[in-house]
Amino acid sequence: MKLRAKTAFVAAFAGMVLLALTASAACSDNDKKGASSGNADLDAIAQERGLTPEDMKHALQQFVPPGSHDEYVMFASGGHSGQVLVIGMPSMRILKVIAVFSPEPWQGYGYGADWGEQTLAEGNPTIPADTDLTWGDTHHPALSETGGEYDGRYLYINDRANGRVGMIDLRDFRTKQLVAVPNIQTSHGGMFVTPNSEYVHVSSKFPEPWPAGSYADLTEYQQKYRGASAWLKIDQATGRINLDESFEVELPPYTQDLADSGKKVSEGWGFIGSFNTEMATGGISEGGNSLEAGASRNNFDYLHAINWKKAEEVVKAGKAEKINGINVISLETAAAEGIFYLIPEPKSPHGIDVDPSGRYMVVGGKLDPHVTVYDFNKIKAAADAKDFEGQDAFGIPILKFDSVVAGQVEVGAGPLHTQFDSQGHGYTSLFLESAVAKFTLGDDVVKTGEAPFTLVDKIPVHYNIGHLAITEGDTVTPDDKYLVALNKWSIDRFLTVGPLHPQNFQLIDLKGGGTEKMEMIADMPIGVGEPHYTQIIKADKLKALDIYPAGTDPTTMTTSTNAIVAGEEKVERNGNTVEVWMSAQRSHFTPDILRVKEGDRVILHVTNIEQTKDATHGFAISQYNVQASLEPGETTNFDFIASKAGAYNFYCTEFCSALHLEMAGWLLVEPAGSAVAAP
Ligand code: K7E
Ligand code: CUA
Repeated sequence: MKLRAKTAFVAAFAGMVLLALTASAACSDNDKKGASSGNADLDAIAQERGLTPEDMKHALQQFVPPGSHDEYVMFASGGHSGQVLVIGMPSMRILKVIAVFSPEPWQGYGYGADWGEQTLAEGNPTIPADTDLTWGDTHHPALSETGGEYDGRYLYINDRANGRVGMIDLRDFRTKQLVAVPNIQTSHGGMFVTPNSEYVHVSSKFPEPWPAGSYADLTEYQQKYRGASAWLKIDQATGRINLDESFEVELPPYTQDLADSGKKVSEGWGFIGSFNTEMATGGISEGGNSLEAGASRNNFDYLHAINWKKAEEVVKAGKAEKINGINVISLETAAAEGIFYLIPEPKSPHGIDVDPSGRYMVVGGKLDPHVTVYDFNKIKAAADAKDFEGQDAFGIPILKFDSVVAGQVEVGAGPLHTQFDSQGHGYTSLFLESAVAKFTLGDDVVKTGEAPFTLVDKIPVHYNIGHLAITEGDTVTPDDKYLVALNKWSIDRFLTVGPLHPQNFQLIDLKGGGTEKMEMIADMPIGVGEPHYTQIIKADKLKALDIYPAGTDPTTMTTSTNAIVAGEEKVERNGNTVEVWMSAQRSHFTPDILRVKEGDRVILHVTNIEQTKDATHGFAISQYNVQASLEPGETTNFDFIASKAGAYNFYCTEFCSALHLEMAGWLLVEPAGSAVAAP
């Protein structure tokens, strides 16, 4: 009965929707006939599927017609999958999964081709040096910026599990560099890129015995353990990180948490939250307190403010010391040079986010229902006037809480992270309450006339929200269009697929960031890793290639010295090494028979000689860990030992043509000592 009432309402609403859709177009009589039958169709669909007018409206808000493109692209971390998810918005369709810290066969990342093998190997830690890491916990993505705006060139992401950073080139959406950041065992703070991509920042999560690689018992925690704030220099032409020109600031053994970049008035500064300024080390198993109890005793932890422009000068002046291959500014020097200040933040906070004006910093209370808003102008004035309440055990000056706070807002239970619109609002995720709270910042940035530091709206999310992201959210000019809630739990939102549930991204319409209420539009299950944070860029800022120029080596993005054109294929033997220059095109490899001897080293250069969009081939050898995608114009190099005698089929792994199944050949590995000559 309820359904029937609903359906009548739906019918009326469907008519309205259709009217709205057709009103803007100057339609002919034929169109009008179409419209009236379409109206009936819509009613029928809504009735059959039990959709409410609200559902239909949301469907229209999210819908991107087949063949049309999304307005935004979201780069989301894939958590412990070690990958990055590329998602179109508002459709919330996954466009790509980028391999970063884990081998991934489709893209040929870590399966015999030099691009992935070398990139992964480069990311192996130097201390201890004997681990081939095959996983990572992609955490906080950071897009490159120019003038405080995302510029669509590069994407950086840190590995929470290991102190590593990956660089993705947005010309081809492939990972080009992994850096094992010295003196950082586990990372968290950042990633953020400075407003003109001078540096990408990451800081340590848990401190480790210094210098990294040494051992110290937990009883020496305060004396021997340290963290680091790393400012990694970006080469503008390639996006790569240059460790020689990078530096670190030594940090006290607090647990450094999230970090964000200063911008505009605060440009040149970086801010890192912390907890466990108690320097508790756990020990529940040794008759002591748990870490969670030990780390929650003090009423305040410390927000760290670091002046990186000044730090850069100090390094240039030779006042840093090389530790494990990177310039490090000691705590002593940082304090003496006025590079590093501590700011009290109510205990065990989470999240530190700088608003688009660069003036306000918002810290989430986590266990406390407030967000604390700091004013950078006050921080700067207090630091300049040396208005300190004292210093910590490491000599770092502590600013007075009351001198630097602009306001506090009671937003609800479990405030974590904050994003901003361009109207002077902050949007904070409430983990415990499963909601997003919207509040106003200081009256110099509030453009809606609402009172400053006031809670103005709240919307429930499903469930246990961690981060949240606004379209162009970390720039100096956010687009007030959509907000995505990154929910850790989905509980009952999707079909049950076993006890490991998907996580849930929810799309929220910000209604232009004005005084209108936020509106929940859609759910998106994420069945990969634990997506952690995301940045959302206007799609037209991305200038990705759709094919490679002929013979491109994706590692260098220049013409490969091993690229060939049709007719230049050849095989050369040099002692026990067989080198092959092979072409791939629909629907054959040339050469298609490779004769080698057991134990030979095989170096294979395969050029996809096609210049047609999407004419991708794959190259895989059965029973060998050899597989890679060969995009149009790409030259890929494989290097492996033909260790097992036998006749092995190699084949194209992409369904490239009607004769794709015929796109195959033989790797004949003659038994060692056999008399047959090869090649
Ligand atoms: Cu980005 Cu969870 Cu690592 Cu907050 S931290 S949720
Ligand atoms: Cu080439 Cu299938």
